[in-house]
Amino acid sequence: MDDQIDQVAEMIRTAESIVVLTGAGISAESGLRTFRGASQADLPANMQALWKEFDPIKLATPEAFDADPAGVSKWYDWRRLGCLAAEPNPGHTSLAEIERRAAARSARFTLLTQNVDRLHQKAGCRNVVELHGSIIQWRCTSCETKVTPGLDPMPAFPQRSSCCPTDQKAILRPDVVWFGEALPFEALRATDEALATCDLFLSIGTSSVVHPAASFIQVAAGNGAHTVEINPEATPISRMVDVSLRGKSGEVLPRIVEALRG
Ligand code: BJW
Repeated sequence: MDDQIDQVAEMIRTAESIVVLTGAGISAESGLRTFRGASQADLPANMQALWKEFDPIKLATPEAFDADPAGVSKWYDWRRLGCLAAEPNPGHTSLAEIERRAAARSARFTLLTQNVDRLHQKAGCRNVVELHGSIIQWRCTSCETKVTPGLDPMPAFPQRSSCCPTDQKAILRPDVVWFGEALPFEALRATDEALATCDLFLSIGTSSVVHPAASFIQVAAGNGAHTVEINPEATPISRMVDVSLRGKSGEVLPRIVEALRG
């Protein structure tokens, strides 16, 4: 793996426009559960991938929220509190350092994340595009006003929107993207722009099965970008990337940063 680490460090050192796509795996070492992935013998049942314990159809679709706004809100508030309590791990902080180093030599760096936990921003990353929204922020189902609930559990499920007191149907929903919903327009615009110029694409901690994010690598590769994957498991893109680093991002990324420093 040492040679591959050096190879990726050299790609980062010479790239003019770096795009990083992250998924739930990069936050696993911060104690946040992934959605999918192999069972991990060293973890208890309540720390295994979320979709092993919960049904995404009953939680992560607009239809599920319409059918059970109380249950879905409660589940998302439980996860919101977990994200608020989590801290960035060495994978997050390494990406923030890679961004700083790119900025210092006027190279472009765009971090596209499918994560809703805001840990990249907490680690100091600046140019972050939230493809699937944020669980830290909620929005009114009537007027779309965004609110940031506090550190305590929300007082009611569902929570009525204070911005629309006369609208009986106005409630808060997490500002995330559920299956069947379009990704935020501005996030897609920023993604298109970054992919068009990118000469290095790193896919980190994502199972690469959820679209449209799963197809970004093909766009980047089609434009001639070098491609790298960091993941302890094989994914549908593992065989197409230029370099596949099979390991945890919290261990592999600090080694890449070490190589950049040296
Ligand atoms: C580690 C690690 C360590 C572990 N270090 N790694 C084309 C083909 C087929 C289907 C579709 C298609 N286009 C669209 C669809 C439908 C659908 C889709 O993709 N379905 C597939 C599942 C089949 N897509 C959508 O519906 C999207 N919307 C859309 O396309 O809209 C079109 C539209 C246009 C106009 C009008 C209307 C509609 C929306 C997708 C939204 C996804 N939402 C979720 C929930 C967000 C809220 C929440 O948090 O609850 O997003 S689902 C969930 O999956 C979440 C994640 O962001 C997303 C991706 O998961 P991710 O990040 O890859 O995590 P995991 O768990 O899957 O993988 C973790 C990885 O980490 C594993 O590989 C591990 O090995 C690894 N790992 N430890 C590094 N330490």
